[in-house]
Amino acid sequence: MLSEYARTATGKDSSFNIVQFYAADIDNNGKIDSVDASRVLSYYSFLSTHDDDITIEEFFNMAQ
Ligand SMILES: [Ca+2]
Repeated sequence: MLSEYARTATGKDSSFNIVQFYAADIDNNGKIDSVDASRVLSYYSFLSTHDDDITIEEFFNMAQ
């Protein structure tokens, strides 16, 4: 995700296909950036320390 952000931030073409793009755009703002990467890391950290089986959407809905 950070590599994708670095590519697009420097004007290069995206390397993600449409499915990868929508999966990676965690905050649904139309960009893949460090915010999305941070959210994935938060979700990963949560799953690593809890037995809960929740989706990333459920995880961030809990935080709101
Ligand atoms: Ca985003």
